[in-house]
Amino acid sequence: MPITFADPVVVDTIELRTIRLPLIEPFETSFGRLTDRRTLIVRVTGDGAAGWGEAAALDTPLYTAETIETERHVIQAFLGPALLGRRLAGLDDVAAAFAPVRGHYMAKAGLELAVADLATRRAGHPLAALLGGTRNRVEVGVSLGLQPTAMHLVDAVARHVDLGYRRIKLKIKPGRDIDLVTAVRARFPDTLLSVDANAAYTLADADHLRRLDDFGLLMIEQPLDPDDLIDHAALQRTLRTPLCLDESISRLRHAEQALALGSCRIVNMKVGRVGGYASALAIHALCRAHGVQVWCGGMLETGIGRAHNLAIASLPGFTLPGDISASVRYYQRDVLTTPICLSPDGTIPVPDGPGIGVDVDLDYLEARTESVDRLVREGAPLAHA
Ligand code: NPG
Repeated sequence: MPITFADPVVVDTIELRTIRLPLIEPFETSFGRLTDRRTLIVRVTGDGAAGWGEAAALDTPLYTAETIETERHVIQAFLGPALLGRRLAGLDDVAAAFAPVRGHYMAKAGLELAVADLATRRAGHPLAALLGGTRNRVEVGVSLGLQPTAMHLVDAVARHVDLGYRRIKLKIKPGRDIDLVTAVRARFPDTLLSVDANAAYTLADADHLRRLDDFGLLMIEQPLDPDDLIDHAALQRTLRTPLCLDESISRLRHAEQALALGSCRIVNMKVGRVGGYASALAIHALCRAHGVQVWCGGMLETGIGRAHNLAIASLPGFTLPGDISASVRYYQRDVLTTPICLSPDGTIPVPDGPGIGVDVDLDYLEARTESVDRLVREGAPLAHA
């Protein structure tokens, strides 16, 4: 169903802010180790209102092909000019403005999220309601990076189970998989547990991956290359444990093909990875129609991206706990005036204020800013820059 704004909006200005937040502890996956999170915060203004988005790419093209620099380039050279001054009656108009540009999903999403926030703040209602959200709090899990030893990992799991997280996701890679899962399962026989390989294996590892069937895992996330839908289908046929796809699904077509091939039984949804809400809603509808479970992934977003994740995760097809942890999981201080907090029952409330329902701490944002780029619509009133 197309999502229409209460009133059409026209974007006059786009601000792209590259910020850097130090992580409380390094986050290591099969593709690398992060000690700081640099990210691109997007702010749009128009019709007397402002909206915030986050373009989620990393510094490096190691998760998907995009980087912060490609996002900045594509927004400045192509997406920004296509958006500025255009009458936007709903999410599909944003998608239509971006359609000629191939790929660059996170760049598109960064802008689309900001427009959606602007339109709903202006209308005075929550973004989650516009998207069709049906719950006011969402169940959440936590993703734990690779640790120096299995004992460190077991300790980290214990800490996060105690905090109330309802699902624990372990990062794995070849050589650091069965031993980690064995150690964690021995101590936590009943905890909802999943593993995420970030595409570190090939189909030649199928026999090895089959050993994971012994641990009652909720899912194995993205074991193979993002382009290998056929190999994922072959692997899924030999496993009892459901496969979940993340990096492989950047748009509806990928999801349709993955479901047709049997490449996965669960889909990780990241609004950034799929190019924004319009695409996310289409994939969500497809999965619901096929009885495929969806959950909200995360990319160590700041509170701005996290608030957007809470909005999408409030939709009915999101039936498994998301990777939407509290701000303090990663950041000593978030860019919000009030950080995102975990309730002891392992849920996070969906903000119910206008738009994404959170307020940005402008002074702290400024303090963490490395660079700012501005795009202005020709003939735009200077009033609300
Ligand atoms: O809690 O936000 C979070 C992180 C969850 O593990 C997580 N994200 O592969 O899904 C992933 C991973 C990731 C992190 C991906 C950063 C890309 C960038």
